[in-house]
Amino acid sequence: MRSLDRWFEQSSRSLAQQTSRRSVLAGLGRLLTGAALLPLLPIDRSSRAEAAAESSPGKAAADNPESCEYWKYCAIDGFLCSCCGGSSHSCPPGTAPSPITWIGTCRNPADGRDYIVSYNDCCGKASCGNCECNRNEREKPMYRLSRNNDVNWCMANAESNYHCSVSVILGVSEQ
Ligand code: ABN
Repeated sequence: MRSLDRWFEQSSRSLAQQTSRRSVLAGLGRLLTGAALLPLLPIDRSSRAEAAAESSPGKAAADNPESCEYWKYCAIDGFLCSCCGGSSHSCPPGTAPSPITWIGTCRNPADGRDYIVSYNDCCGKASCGNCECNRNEREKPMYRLSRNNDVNWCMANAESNYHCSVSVILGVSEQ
């Protein structure tokens, strides 16, 4: 027990000899300043921003080609080719785009401009059946039965089976 006491005494004395009161206070000051500045350091919050985008479904859907709310689909009627092995603007392998189409004008929320969009059907395979989407934004009253988007545009193709629909930007609308 004595030797333990002696060891503690010696180490306390040597510590006291090596450190001044001023250096202890300076170290304490540095510690407190560091703790106060820690919340001000730059922190990568991008993962939090992504989570916020996902939790605001309206915004995320307007950017997602597999969602019916995607901005280019404002006048589409059919199965989205982006859910059928193609993309928002290209037909899946084994199908061919219809030469006759339905045309719409959609506003891109990213730049606030109106784009002229062609909705081509992809033909030559049985109906895809995924991601059915029917939007008719700013549609004018129908004056002829054939004048709406609920038409199989594959009718002019050699293989008239309807598979899915794409949306192809033709140009930007000038005001
Ligand atoms: N334009 C898509 C489509 C195809 C078949 C029937 C109705 C609509």
